[in-house]
Amino acid sequence: GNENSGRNPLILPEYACQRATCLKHFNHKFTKALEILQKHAELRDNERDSSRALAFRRASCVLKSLPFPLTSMSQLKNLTNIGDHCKRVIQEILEDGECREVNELQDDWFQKMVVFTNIFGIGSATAKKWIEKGWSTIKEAQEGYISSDWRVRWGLAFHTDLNTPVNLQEAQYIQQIVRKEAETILPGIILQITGGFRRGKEEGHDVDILMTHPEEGKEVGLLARLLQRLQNKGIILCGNLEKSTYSDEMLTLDSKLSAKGQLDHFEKWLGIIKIPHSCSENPAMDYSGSLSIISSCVHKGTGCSVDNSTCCTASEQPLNYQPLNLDESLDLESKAKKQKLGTENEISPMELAKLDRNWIARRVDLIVSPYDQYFYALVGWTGNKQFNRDIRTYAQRELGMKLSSHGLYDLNKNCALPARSEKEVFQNMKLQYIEPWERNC
Ligand code: DCP
Ligand code: MG
Repeated sequence: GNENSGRNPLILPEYACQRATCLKHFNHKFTKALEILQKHAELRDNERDSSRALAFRRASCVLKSLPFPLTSMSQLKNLTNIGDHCKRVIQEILEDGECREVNELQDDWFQKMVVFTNIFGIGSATAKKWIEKGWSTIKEAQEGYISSDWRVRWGLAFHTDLNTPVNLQEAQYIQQIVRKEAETILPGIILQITGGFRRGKEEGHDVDILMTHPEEGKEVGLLARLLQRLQNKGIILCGNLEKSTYSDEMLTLDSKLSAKGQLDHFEKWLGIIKIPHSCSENPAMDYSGSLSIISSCVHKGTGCSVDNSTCCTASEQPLNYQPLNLDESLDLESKAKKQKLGTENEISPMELAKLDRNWIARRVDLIVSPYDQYFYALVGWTGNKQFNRDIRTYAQRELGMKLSSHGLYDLNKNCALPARSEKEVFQNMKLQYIEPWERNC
């Protein structure tokens, strides 16, 4: 029977940041359909569609926080954020078990758009052009597309690797490598996996790692040195180091951010690294041993060294790491070998991908935050994206405050509100604490 039919319809708080939204919930049947509608609207990608996409997502998010499976339309009575279009979809699924509109949306065009936009560096505009050319497979794009964007070159070449989800063991393995190197450079560093893994997901498309140091200013210069060390170990395939563009005025205005689709102004590195195939099968494996397995391909001349000309376009910040004479433990011999091999054995990303290899390419984001912004950065980089949208809207509309990954600014009192923990971020916004795994909106 229907346990809820006799009860009053549920009342949920309006904003997702006021309620728990977990990965497991009772209404996947409906949320999957709504998220296909959302995805389709996003891929069509014009102004009207993007607000429709958000409406589908908001509705889906409400259904995810329902503490029971939806069995009748009357249960939606007091719920906000579910518009007429969404109601039609839900009703059809309740009656027929599926929704015709959603089924019809998943046509050839949609499938191709999903495949193409899953390539690192490819957005819906390029994907549309490829479809107009008559392309429908990754292979056609790999053979026919010449890009000046390093992300696209590597994204196309390593599409199979990067489209294989990163699992939790691999994420922890990557965190371990980064932590060991970062701690050597900067003892006392704080390092945290954020993104989907922090929200309890078991798989993801990348590994997001946020770093800081409790002594203000100590974190400056860390990232370049860390990358140099990872590069010396032969595990970096490509990437781009972005300098921090933060200034205090950004606490109050962040129109520039949203215009560029940027998330924040932190110093960060977005790139691709290689990890041994075996690390997810055997998480207990000593990674210093496996590093010699993967870096041995440098010595075999597979050209996995980071190279400015193959990894970055002129318009992007080149991989211009500081020379590491500060670093006593720098392995000069391997550096010399690599420099030699770099010129003699340069091969393209595509050739590199086709080699018989014992490693897999993985997308990694490394972000560095000053300590006084860290807990806001942690909330922002934990996400998810929809949770961020919602908590920022809540701050603006309900409190007259500006929330970003850099901080919280009270626009009425004209002051910033510091936070020394994630709980304080929520307290500052008069919100009950929502655990990371409850932010899966
Ligand atoms: N983020 C955001 N807005 C963006 C990009 C990112 O708010 N445009 C935040 C929220 C995300 C977090 O950063 O949760 C990490 O970004 P990812 O794209 O890696 O997203 P996830 O880690 O959530 O997903 P996945 O598991 O696919 O990596
Ligand atoms: Mg992620």
